[in-house]
Amino acid sequence: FLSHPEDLGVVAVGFSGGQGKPGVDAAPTALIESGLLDQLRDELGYNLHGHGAVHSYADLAPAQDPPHRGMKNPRAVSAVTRQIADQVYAQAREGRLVLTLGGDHSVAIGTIAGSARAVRERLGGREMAVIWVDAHADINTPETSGSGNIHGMPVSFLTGLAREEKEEFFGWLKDEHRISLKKLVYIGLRDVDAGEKRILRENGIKAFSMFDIDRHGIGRVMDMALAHIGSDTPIHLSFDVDALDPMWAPSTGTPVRGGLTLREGDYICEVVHQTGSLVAVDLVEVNPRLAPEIEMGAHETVRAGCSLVRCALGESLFTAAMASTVTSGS
Ligand code: 4U7
Ligand code: MN
Ligand code: MN
Ligand code: MN
Repeated sequence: FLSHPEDLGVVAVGFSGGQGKPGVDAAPTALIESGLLDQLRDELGYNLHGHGAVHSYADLAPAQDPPHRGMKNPRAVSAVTRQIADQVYAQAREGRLVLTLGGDHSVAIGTIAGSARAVRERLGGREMAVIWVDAHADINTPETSGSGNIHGMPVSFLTGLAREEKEEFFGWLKDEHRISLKKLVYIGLRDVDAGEKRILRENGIKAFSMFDIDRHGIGRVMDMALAHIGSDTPIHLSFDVDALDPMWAPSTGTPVRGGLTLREGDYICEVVHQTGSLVAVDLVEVNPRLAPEIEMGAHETVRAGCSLVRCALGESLFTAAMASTVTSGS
């Protein structure tokens, strides 16, 4: 689906307004300083575009951004995600793969809106699929949310389960930005709110929880996830680092024990890359300021994030080629 698969649009968004813990805005710089973009360019051979600056966004003063329908920082999150949607769209429109480094998961309102719109425009109205890898479902509506944090709501706005008329509260989201509930697949769920469970059930949304991964193994789960999407469908991968067990990714805002191993996370990314259908990748919720009590916690989390991104962008092709050589040679 990409006219320039070797060209990578990079959108680095240091934004934390979708939740309450400072530090997640420092993730893009931490990932880049640890060498991620150099690796993508020098080792994986991508031409990088648009990566000159890490965009950082200040929250509005609380007095200027009071809650709306219980949502915290609604004007700031709406305005920032609208800009991200434009940036991702501008890269995707060129036929490039787009990598977004968050930021909290509210940024996915922008990334998915931008890539869904570009896919429709470039591919004759086609809809893309979304693989959402996360401990959480992030599908609260403003009304079901207990926290009011918008990083727990992006999927409800992107699927149209939550709607708003007013521009300043996500009213800028139109049909061209939205995705179908049928083309959404979750992997790694283990902390889903009661209201979210009802939404998942009533809408028949495809979800592979940690229970399913334990039962079937990650290999079969990925086969089933891709079978649900169907081959020949563009895929946007939105990876929340808290899908990984805190053993691998302690520095994140809402860690939940009992998660994916780093190897399972890498495998998900490798398999999605191998489809050849990947159009965009998000890596979100790395917070280098958290878990300082764990020795090297932030360093390990950043390292895990870099590994996931490299796998999604094809690092393991060489390994795969070797494996098939070994198999056919034996
Ligand atoms: B993340 C939560 F209540 N569901 O809505 C909420 F448990 O992007 C957590 O996945 C949301 O990290 C987590 O606040 C959002 C909570
Ligand atoms: Mn090119
Ligand atoms: Mn999460
Ligand atoms: Mn999330």
